[in-house]
Amino acid sequence: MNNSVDVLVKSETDAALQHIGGKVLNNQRLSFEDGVLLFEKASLPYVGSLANYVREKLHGNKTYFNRNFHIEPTNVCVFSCNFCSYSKLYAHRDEGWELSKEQMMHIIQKYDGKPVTEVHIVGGVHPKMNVYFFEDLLRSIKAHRPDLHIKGFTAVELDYMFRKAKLSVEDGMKLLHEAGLDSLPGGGAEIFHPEIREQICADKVDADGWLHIHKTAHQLGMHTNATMLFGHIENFRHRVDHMERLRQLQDETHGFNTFIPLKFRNKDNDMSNVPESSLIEDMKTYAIARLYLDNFPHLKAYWPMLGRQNAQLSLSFGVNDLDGTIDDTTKIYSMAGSEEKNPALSTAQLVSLIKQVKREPVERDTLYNEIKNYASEDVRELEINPYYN
Ligand code: V47
Ligand code: SF4
Repeated sequence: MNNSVDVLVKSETDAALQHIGGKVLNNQRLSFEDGVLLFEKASLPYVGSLANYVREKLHGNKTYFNRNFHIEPTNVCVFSCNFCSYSKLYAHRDEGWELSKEQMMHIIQKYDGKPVTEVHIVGGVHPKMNVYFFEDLLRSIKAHRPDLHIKGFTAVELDYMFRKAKLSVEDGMKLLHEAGLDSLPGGGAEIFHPEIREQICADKVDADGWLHIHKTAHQLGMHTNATMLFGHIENFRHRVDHMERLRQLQDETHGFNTFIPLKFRNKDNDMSNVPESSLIEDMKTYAIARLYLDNFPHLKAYWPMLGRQNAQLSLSFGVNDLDGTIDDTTKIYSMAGSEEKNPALSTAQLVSLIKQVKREPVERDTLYNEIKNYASEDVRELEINPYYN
């Protein structure tokens, strides 16, 4: 047992919070009401210290990242989520972009000979880009570069393309998995509770549909991630409800790798009147997620959304993963007002960010197999070596 956190729990004056702290130290699961109480009453140092205790018990000082790049096939979307600053309705598609298979293969080929391990494919829901178009794309990527892990398509995109092709979720997932889809990103989850979902993204797949797609992927042996869009019109009970639904599915399948809380950004969308959450609120949300999701191995801060410095800070509040080099014009975030206008970090820069806060940078693949531990590498040498830039 870590002495300082033990002392912290014993000196907590609120009996209910002390009881929750005791549960964390004794490896006992938190209840729904425990989660809500932490949001309502706990101080940031209290949840932060507990989350850091759990983080270090699971991963020590290790902080994972990977070398990845993004492809966004289109920003045309049949849906109209109020928080989205990125999509163009199909009726205005001439103002958006749609990439052909050849254009996407050109992006893939740009990375020939470079040590990237993952491509993340995510975008709007275009009515003409159907499941067979993406099947063909996946096959072409795998034929060109079999070792590249393809993490692609949110449950929202998949739900639409399967329904349109009149395929069951099971048949649709099998088709894409056999074509080369290795894992699913966590997007589209937003807030599951219908009270909120109906106000922010009424027309896309609901909670049960989202969870069914991830469960089906898990049953095929694929791993997936899960996100939560927080800090807008939801309350604490909605956040805990969201995590509870994920925790229950994870108990059944153990297919989730990573939970990714995404801070709502309010620039240029239909929710611009909603203020953004404070940094304290953000760090508390990471910390409570680490405590509540006791069956999720990893907690990720997506640095383009949070900003580099806040991502560094999150490493003391339960986070053990910073996504990756990303190398993208990740418009989905820059358009919503995120800190990072053109997100890309070199490996040397990521290693340096992690080392600055005295953590141990570890390059991983998508499935968290360790590729390289940079703890004893000299950052200045990495900076001048083109392999790490
Ligand atoms: O579901 C859209 C979010 C998500 C805004 O699995 C916004 O490794 C904040 O899920 N403010 C898509 N967030 C991206 C995503 C993701 C990203 C990185 C890694 C992984 C992974 C998954 O982007 C959407 C939505 O929740 N989003 N608009 C906004 N204004
Ligand atoms: Fe479309 Fe996704 Fe934007 Fe919703 S969040 S409008 S589904 S691109």
